[in-house]
Amino acid sequence: MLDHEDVSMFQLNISARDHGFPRRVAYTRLTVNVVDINDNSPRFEYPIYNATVQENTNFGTFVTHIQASDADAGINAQLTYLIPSGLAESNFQINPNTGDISTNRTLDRESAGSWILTAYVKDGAYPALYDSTTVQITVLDVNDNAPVFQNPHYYLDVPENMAIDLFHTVVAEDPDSGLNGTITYSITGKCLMDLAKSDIPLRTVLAKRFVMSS
Ligand SMILES: [Ca+2]
Ligand SMILES: [Ca+2]
Ligand SMILES: [Ca+2]
Ligand SMILES: [Ca+2]
Repeated sequence: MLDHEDVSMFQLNISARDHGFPRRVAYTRLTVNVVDINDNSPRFEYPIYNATVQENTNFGTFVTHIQASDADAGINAQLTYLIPSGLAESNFQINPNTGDISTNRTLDRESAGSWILTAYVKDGAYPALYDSTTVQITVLDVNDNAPVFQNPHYYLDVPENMAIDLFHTVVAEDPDSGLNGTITYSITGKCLMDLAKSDIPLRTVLAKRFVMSS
């Protein structure tokens, strides 16, 4: 069976000979083009792509590149990439010609730390053949949040002669991740204690501080 993907063209030399004397001969050449039909789907290189992108970057920031190939020829191998609108809340867009995926808006890691998209590629035939792939995108953290105390000011009444013990705990929260969200507490002001030289937990220090200054 002829297969364009195997041999796209071949030539036959044909001769015609009479039976007289002397024999006379004519030659011709037949060129056969095996016309492509769309019998191959596009194929992505990988079933899953993993990518990272930083939060807070501008619209249009490059995320990753996906690529497919198609064994056919001409329009039967002319590829168009697409991400259906509405997927991943339309946070990402794809260049239909290059397969470059970029952001469609500014991302916030604290709202969504990762996204999973299904991207498609189709060839140019009618009807087109398709393939799909999964793109997993991790949003990298930027330290865009300061720690926040539950209250801007705490008031505390403590009886005198109180034993050294926990009497109050203040808590701050930071929605960032890793070191960006790791909180170290210290006491500043006129009753400053050198916490760097101490491995005493803050809440004990608070207690001691109160006893020392009372
Ligand atoms: Ca094709
Ligand atoms: Ca073909
Ligand atoms: Ca952040
Ligand atoms: Ca932070």
